[in-house]
Amino acid sequence: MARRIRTEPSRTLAEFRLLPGFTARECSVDQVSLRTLVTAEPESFTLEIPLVSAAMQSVSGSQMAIALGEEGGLAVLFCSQSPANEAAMVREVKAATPASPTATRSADGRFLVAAAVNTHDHAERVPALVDAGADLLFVDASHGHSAFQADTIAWINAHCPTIPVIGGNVVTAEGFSFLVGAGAAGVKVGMGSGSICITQEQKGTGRGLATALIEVCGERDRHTRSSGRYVPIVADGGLVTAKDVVMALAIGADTAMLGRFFARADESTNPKVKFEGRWFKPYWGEGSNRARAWKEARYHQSAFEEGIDALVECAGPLHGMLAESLAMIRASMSTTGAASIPELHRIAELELVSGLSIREGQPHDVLLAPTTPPGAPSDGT
Ligand code: RVP
Repeated sequence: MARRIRTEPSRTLAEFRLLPGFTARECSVDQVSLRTLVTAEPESFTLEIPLVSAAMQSVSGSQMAIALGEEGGLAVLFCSQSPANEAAMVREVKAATPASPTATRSADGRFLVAAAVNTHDHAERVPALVDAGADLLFVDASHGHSAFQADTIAWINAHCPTIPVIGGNVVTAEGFSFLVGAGAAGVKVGMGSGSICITQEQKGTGRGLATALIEVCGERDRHTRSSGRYVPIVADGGLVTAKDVVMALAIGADTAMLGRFFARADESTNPKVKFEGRWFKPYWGEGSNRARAWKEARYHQSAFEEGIDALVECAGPLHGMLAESLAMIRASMSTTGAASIPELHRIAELELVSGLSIREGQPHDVLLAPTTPPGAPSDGT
């Protein structure tokens, strides 16, 4: 029979709520710091905001990298394109001058550039990206607990020892230890939870992101205690709103990678399209037929689809989108009593909620006012 059958269900982030803690003056909303680590020592790259855009054709090109870098986050340039094209994107980002004091910079003051690589053509791609100025690499694979991934990380560490590499994706403690043992400077967590992902339906493999993070972050903390080295974790796939990001951070992630969220921004790679009178952007999975030329490199198979081709409603310029989401993240952290992400890791208390409890947290037992537009000002009378 199976080596192990876990009968506790796998959980999603949406099934948890954060308990409030004591809000000291030092953790009022405007005092909360969102600074976070993206790689382990010795490089210890930091971001001012814990948001990373997904390495996907329909999300992260040079425009997204510049816009999100300016906001203090990080875009991961996609590798489902030729090494020459990806290297050209790296150059474009390096040539743009960061304006904001809190932009994500490398030691030379230019934008810190992150680029994805696959486990097939790294010997050609990595030198092209590093020559172009890439500071940080992400191995882009749906299943990172593999011999191919270990070979790729080892190759990068041997040939480009100053360039940290983030491995992934894994969803188990064993997967985390494997990647750290292979030389990863950070670990990306999530399988089958992305908004355009059908891996769970097609192959039956995957795990709810909350359960994956609980197990992996627990293993990371054990690793920190035994080795003294803290390995940052990226939560990836299925984060829909700011509260999902906060929940992932509270469990122990250091950053959140989002695809659907950033695909809706003006700065994602594709032009807007009009559909039934509304504006959308195309958003498709790296395992969909639309990305088929590169699917084999990420999924190690080309016989069937693991992603879909979709539309997401436009949300306007990135800056405006982020202002609201970051305000929500800060407010949530303030309510838990955490003034920083490391503090959130130490003090957060999460609780699994019932379906009825989730319903209670939404408007209920009232009729929505038919004439007053939502948010209309009231004079109190
Ligand atoms: P989401 O933010 O829910 O849109 O998820 C984005 C993530 O989904 C990516 O960072 C990647 O890990 C995963 N992905 C990308 N393509 C596919 C697919 O075709 N199945 N999945």
